[in-house]
Amino acid sequence: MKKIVLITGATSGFGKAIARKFAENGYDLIITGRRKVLLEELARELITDLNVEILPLCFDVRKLKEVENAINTLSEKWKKIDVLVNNAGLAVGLIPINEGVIDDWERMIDTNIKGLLYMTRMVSPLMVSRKQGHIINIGSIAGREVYPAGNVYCGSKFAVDAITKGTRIDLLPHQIKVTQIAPGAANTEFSLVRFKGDKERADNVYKGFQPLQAEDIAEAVYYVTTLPSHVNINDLVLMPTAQANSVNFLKK
Ligand code: NDP
Ligand code: 8X3
Repeated sequence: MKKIVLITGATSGFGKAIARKFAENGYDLIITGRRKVLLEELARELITDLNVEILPLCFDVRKLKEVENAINTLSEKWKKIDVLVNNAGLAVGLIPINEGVIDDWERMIDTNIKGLLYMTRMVSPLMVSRKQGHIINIGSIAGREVYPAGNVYCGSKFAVDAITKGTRIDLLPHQIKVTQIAPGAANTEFSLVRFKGDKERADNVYKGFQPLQAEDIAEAVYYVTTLPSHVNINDLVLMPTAQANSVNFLKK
């Protein structure tokens, strides 16, 4: 029987590349996100190219009722989730704390922390009942080192780090693997979202150096699922060679 991976935030960036990588390796996929058209487009693409089964589920991870409904109404086949990739997330704004926009803070906290928690709360019991599964949380270098004006986004990713460690402890008796992948700068829709559609500012983030590509993260996520059952990667920090930490870049 084919394995099943559930990927949140599969409409662009890492999530989309992760979906393709698992589909290429024979998994059936549950892909999620808010943009229905993009989800369905990806589903069609992967079904045609790779002959896999795809279940696109359009919902907002910030809304507990939507998350509950999505998971509770899965058929028995789709409830057998082998891998959950908690990827959906965003930064909104890059502003000193004293000028911060409360709505931006709430979007980040609700998506990056509470959304990840809601997904984990709903999917982990399914894994516990089967005594198998792997939860992969997408953290960030921003969850290791705070940078100027990163305040709440960094805080949300530090929370992902702590929640990942806590999840690993709590799921230890049930033999569920828990991994955090923490990337540095990668050229996706991330900066476009952070700067609220300002493309010039977004493009500027990646000028003068080679950032990570979404496919690099997909490789890492898939790799950690290929190890023998007695081996788990707890934590993987994945950086562009031209980025030493949150603030030091080698730019041409
Ligand atoms: P993208 O903006 O390209 O993708 C983000 C994805 O998250 C989209 O598919 C989006 O789908 C989904 N998403 C956002 N909010 C919600 C929501 N409320 N409900 C459901 N889905 C949501 O960015 P990335 O691929 O770069 O980001 C993926 C993850 O990686 C994030 O957690 C980010 O913090 C993290 N990260 C990114 C880095 C980077 O430099 N790019 C580096 C380190 C970590 P939709 O809009 O359709 O809902
Ligand atoms: C995204 C990477 O450094 O822009 O998490 O915050 S960073």
